[in-house]
Amino acid sequence: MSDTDLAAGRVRDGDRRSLARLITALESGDPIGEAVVTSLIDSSDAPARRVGITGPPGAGKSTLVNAIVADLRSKGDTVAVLAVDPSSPITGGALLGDRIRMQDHTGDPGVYVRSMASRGHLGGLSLAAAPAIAAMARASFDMVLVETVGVGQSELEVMDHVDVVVLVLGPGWGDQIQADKAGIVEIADVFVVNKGDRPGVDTVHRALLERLGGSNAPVLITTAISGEGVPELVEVIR
Ligand SMILES: Nc1nc2c(ncn2[C@@H]2O[C@H](COP(=O)(O)OP(=O)(O)OP(=O)(O)O)[C@@H](O)[C@H]2O)c(=O)[nH]1
Ligand SMILES: [Mg+2]
Repeated sequence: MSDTDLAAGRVRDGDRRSLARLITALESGDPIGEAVVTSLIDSSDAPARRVGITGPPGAGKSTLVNAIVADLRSKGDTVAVLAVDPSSPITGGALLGDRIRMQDHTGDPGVYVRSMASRGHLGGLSLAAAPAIAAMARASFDMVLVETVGVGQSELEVMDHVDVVVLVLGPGWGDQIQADKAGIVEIADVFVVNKGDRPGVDTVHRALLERLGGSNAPVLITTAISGEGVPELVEVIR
């Protein structure tokens, strides 16, 4: 058996260190990374469910991811999280650490968290996110969550590589949804109005339902900081 197949086998069997090494190889453009992912895809059964969580800055995506992880763990499911961050890889290190709010789950072997800059080392789009998602979905987790800030093309492109896209909005988005210049409702399968403890949530909820018209897309209200509405969201994305 080749080294590539052996490495793929270790990732598939749930060895976290091998998965981390693989993602690092993908980020640095090492061709071995691509070869291992190809081997993984060829040798795996169906991938884990891949769920994208996107939305404007500050909507509560990371807090919601944290709450989704807590809900999954309470049911015994394992989960991998990829946070794709628009900050530059040069200055991004500290920022990435800041932005991801997964402290609740450090030390839990059922949770794997990785951050990645959405721009590559030459400033172009990072090519690593798609194969990294493919690898995480074949590394023995029950679910893969991918958080991106839905502001740039590179972040939205990441959403082509997941099964379900969840758009998270906060209060105050009612007018934008009605005008919908950004076409935000077209990009998602599931809609979440987060910060349910704040005023203005109902207005956004109503605007979304109106804008989505006859479509059956689920529209949920969550309070990520308390976990309210999160089990319902997990049911929908499962
Ligand atoms: N009141 C309230 N605050 C919330 C809720 N969810 C998140 N927040 C707060 O909103 C702020 C932004 O939350 P994040 O989870 O970092 O939001 P984000 O969308 O990941 O932000 P970026 O990654 O920077 O785009 C934090 O101060 C959170 O504590 C909620 O349900 N209610
Ligand atoms: Mg975040």
